[in-house]
Amino acid sequence: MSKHHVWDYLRNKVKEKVAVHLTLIDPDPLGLISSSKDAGELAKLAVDSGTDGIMIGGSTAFGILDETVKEIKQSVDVPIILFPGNITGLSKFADAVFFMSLLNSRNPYWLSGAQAMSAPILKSWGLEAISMAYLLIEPGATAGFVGDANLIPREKPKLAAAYALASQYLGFKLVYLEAGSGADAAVPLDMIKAVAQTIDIPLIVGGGLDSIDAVVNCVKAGANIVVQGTFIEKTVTFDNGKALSEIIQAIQSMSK
Ligand code: 1GP
Repeated sequence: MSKHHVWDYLRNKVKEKVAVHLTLIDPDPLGLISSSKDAGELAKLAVDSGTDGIMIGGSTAFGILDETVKEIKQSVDVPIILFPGNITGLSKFADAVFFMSLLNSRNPYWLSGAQAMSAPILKSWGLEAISMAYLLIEPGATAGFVGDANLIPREKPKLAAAYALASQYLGFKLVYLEAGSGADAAVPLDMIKAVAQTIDIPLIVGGGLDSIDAVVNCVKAGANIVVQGTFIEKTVTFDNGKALSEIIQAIQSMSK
């Protein structure tokens, strides 16, 4: 993908489609994706199943990032967007980075400190930065712990909507409601609905989306972009992408 076009790509996909599907690959040296070759194969299967883009990142990803990005780039022809858990989550070989601020963190490092430390290097690389407000919802999983988040309670949809609207007014291009990777409970549907009804910028939802119903209901509630990581890591190499294809087809057969 040519430089500085990933935001246009995403924005157009959000307009055209019922919902955009992104695959998160977490190159965690201790996790399921422990080699860059595994990551390349996984990305290819996900793209063949219809995913619209690959996100790379995680709370503990570091060390094998450049290699992983290069391997994925050779394997697929969709945008590769970094989803950094820290300044270690950057690579000049990606197409863009979700330049995130964890708005409900108690620690200023995650609000603006890490961003300040990484902005100059992004500029020197010419990497497209797509600003995104990142909101952690209970249970929050590893990201909640690492990001020192004041987690938004599950039964407080209005709080999430208030944070999301503040994100829009602060000028962020996207809002991400995150329950945490591998969370045993995804973002509540009434919370997604409250946020979608409140903001005009695209809404991303992820964390714990582990079934066709979970994804479809999340889109019905108003998510513009859905992210799946753990489900894809656990299924695509075993079923050749069958379950993921079914999910993506189910989204696309919904009416907009
Ligand atoms: C995590 O929202 C993403 O940052 C994806 O979560 O791994 O639970 O799909 P899962």
